[in-house]
Amino acid sequence: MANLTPKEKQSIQNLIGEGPKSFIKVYSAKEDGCSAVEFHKKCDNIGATLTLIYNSAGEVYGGYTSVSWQSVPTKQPVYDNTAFLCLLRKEGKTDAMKYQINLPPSAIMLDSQSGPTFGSGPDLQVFTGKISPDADGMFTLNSSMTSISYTHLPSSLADEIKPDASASDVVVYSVKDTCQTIMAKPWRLEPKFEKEYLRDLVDEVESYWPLKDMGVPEDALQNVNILFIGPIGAGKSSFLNSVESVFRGHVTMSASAGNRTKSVTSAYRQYPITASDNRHYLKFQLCDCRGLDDGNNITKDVEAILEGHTPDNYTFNISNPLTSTTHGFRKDPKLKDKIHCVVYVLDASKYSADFEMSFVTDDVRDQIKDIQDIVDQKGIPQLILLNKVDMACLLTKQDTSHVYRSETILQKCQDAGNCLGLPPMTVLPMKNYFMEPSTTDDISILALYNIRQMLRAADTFLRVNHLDELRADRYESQYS
Ligand SMILES: Nc1nc2c(ncn2[C@@H]2O[C@H](COP(=O)(O)OP(=O)(O)OP(=O)(O)O)[C@@H](O)[C@H]2O)c(=O)[nH]1
Ligand SMILES: [Mg+2]
Repeated sequence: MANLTPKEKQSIQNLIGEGPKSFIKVYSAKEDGCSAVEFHKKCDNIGATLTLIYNSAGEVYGGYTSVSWQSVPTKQPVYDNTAFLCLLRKEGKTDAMKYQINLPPSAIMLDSQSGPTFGSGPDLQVFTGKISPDADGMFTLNSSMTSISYTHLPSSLADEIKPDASASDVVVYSVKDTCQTIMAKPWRLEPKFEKEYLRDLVDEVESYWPLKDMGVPEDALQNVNILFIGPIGAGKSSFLNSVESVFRGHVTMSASAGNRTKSVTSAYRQYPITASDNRHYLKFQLCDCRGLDDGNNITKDVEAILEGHTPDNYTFNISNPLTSTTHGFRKDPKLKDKIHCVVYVLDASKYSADFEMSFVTDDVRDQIKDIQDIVDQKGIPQLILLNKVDMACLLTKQDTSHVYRSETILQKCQDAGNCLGLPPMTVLPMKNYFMEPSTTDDISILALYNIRQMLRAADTFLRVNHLDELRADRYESQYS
């Protein structure tokens, strides 16, 4: 069927990169006629396009170029360093294959006599002249595929395609960036993205202690604990590293981060953070958790973490959650061992209303719902950290300080709130350090702006539930 699934559209969008795209069908050989003339009529001078061939072997393949097609009487190569060939669908393959451009000066070939033509081989010339459909409506294309301009080691696109398969359709999609504009006014009170503001934030966070402004003494509670929960790869550990990096002045990797199919974080870790002068610990701990994934329910373990029973470094065991007999189980947890704020971490690039993609799978969402029920019962405040805003919005990727002025990010925050049934104001957009060799003011400001919200939420919880016991007159040291 000549239709892309939402997942395939998402794959293509990821292959192209640079933020969300729309794909509008502008030409179909089946509907418009399989001829160079019809192709050029519909596809010339419209900017970036994706050409896909759907064949009788069930394969879907083609090419992307950011340059407009044109009808020129003699063949003319055109430069495009963003072009690529791709194999989207093939029996036995689940991931889209990308064949990068090797020789950008001959990325596409303009020729009024030919349909879409990529590379000087030509690496993929879909058809020339006019092809009539057979009795079944299939096209026997006179394609040429000789790999020169696009990657062909260890194998080329031509190697993957069944050569004698006829085509049910050749479709060209116009590819556009989905409307991204910078709003004149921010959609939420934004931090000042300036050095002085970063200094103020660092001071504020470094001099924080729980319920400081409610007359609670500095040593009443050693620290508040913020727990990060979310699907695998959402960037939980990366956020911890980003916050730590601000105080170290260079990008650190205290918490292991990366991209795997199973959770990179396998143990429960409580990360204390040392102040920038290295002289004292800050009064909060960031608690990192195993990523949630289908079929691996850790709700019982999360409950134990919330209640403060779980020791630092506890390794999750899916079939055998923590119990009172587990080594290290804290039988009599104090307030400093419990969780005071829960932050669900989501990946902004995972969601797309157009592509029917959600932030989380149904199973992970059910797991989060169960966790939310427990968190609700305990009255612990809940926030959402919406990571990877750079992958969701090109403008924010170019300049992190645009985050609170991007309509796309505003929409994503609303969608993230809806996804977990929390108000949009609880959603904190974030871009982590992941490629940057050194810290930058914008990312550091965003990290601390978000931490401040988490500390405020933790303070609200303590004020409502523990103010009396923490106040000086009724104070019993929480230090163990
Ligand atoms: N573009 C981009 N990538 C990010 C961002 N944050 C994290 N990443 C990348 O996302 C991947 C996963 O990040 P992790 O921090 O390991 O995610 P996690 O939630 O801890 O994953 P598990 O421990 O496996 O559950 C890594 O390759 C990071 O570099 C971000 O803000 N932007
Ligand atoms: Mg992790």
